[in-house]
Amino acid sequence: MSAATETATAAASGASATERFKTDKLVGVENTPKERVDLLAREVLDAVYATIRKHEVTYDEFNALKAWLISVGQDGEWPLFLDVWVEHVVEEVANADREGSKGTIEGPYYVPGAPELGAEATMPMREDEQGTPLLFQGQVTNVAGNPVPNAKVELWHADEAGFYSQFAPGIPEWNLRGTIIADDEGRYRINTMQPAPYQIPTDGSCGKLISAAGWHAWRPAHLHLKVSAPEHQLITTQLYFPGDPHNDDDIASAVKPELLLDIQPAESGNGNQTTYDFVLDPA
Ligand code: MBD
Ligand code: FE
Repeated sequence: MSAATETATAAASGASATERFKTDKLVGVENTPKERVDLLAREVLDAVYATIRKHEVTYDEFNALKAWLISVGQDGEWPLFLDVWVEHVVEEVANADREGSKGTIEGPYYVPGAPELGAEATMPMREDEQGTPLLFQGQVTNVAGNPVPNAKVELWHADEAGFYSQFAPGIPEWNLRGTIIADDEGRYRINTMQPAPYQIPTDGSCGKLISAAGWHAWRPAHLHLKVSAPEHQLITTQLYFPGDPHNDDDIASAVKPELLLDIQPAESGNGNQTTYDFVLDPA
């Protein structure tokens, strides 16, 4: 099968996400204080015991759980599972004290080191990239309202078919991934292609849980961003499109009202445009 006709599979995208995690974020449990491991493991297990007693969980259900947990690992879908169903609360706790722009979850598909682009730029994309052109512009300031010169705006998102480069076959390596360096007033103007609503892979273990529970697999269309500058706290966030049917029932629970874009027809006549400003907290 050629790369272009190869189909995306949960196991392949899971394997890529697992490798990515091991490369960028691996923190050994041996580096977590014993008191915290003891406390957290005990309380999570207590919650499991309480659930088993309350609902009189059977051996068949226990074995179905075991089989499913084994398959999550085999499919490489632990990053996907944890980012979809757990990360939103970790993010809420981590960023509770911020005054600046709202963050939300990173998800499993960030790759550091995307090509550097100027303050006015077009995202890396295929010549025949499908979708609605989107001009995304704005300014980075600090909490006092002053511009943050040369802030770094990392943007990554899915294509119109809902696939991310490096996690689905047949897409150029850095497609729809860029590192924009804002100008000396913190401003940026980026041309990209609007992403589509996104369904998490349904043919793997996470998909199995979703169908077994009668849930749906959708995330609303979204842009992922990391905005950073020296002496400021990095913000990881996502932005959403008004009217998306899944803004109210995102499977990853990552939508916040502050993260909805104001989408307008582009002044150029070609597609849409939107302005979104970021406010960074001091480090
Ligand atoms: C995504 O694109 C995503 O953003 C999250 C959080 C989980 C799965 C896929
Ligand atoms: Fe995403």
